[in-house]
Amino acid sequence: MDLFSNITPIETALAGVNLLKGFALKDEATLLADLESIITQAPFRHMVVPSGFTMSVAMTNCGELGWVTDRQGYRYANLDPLTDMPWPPIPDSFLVLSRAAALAAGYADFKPDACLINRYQSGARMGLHQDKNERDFTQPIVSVSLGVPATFQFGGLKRTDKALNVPLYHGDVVVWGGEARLRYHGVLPLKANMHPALGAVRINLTFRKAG
Ligand code: MD6
Ligand code: FE
Repeated sequence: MDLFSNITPIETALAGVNLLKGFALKDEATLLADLESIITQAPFRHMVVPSGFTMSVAMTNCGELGWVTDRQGYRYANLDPLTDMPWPPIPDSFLVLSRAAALAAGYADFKPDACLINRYQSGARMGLHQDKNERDFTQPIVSVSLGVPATFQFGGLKRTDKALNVPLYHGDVVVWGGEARLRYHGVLPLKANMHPALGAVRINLTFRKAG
């Protein structure tokens, strides 16, 4: 079996970025049921960035560590600041999917301890940023898109480098690593749209080895 057969040519355009079209589709029902259970324990909330602005994307986490921001800065935290409870554990369905995606992209032993869950409503966006709050940049990031399609921007290693726009659809999984790990990236404002299973929103799951 060719493990790489569903990795599209974007791999050649951006070294270290592997786009696995539709990789999460077969798990849709379980992923959504498990997501439901997470957000009853750790609800979506709009966090504040250090400059004082409130993010348009609503977030929560599961896993040992959760990514948070407030006036003090960006960091990983063991407890949900909203409830002072540990984040819900990463469900098996999430773990198995993220590890299979990492493996398909050539990372044989991905062990995520953090899963950031982003919810985009119409108009929500994420400005160009680098992911650099993690300890070990040799570990990839696995990103799962669900619901309404969005335009993802892959930039360079400087904020001003020209970004490549890539549409991400329900079920697409992106594995980032190696040379791509510190690329700037973002998400353009979500267009008003409807997905049969999720309604008007896009959900993104980002798995990382943070600690
Ligand atoms: C999102 N994702 O797709 C935001 N970061 O909603 C990210 O910021 C991201 O998808 C690093 C690697 C993959 C990602
Ligand atoms: Fe990011």
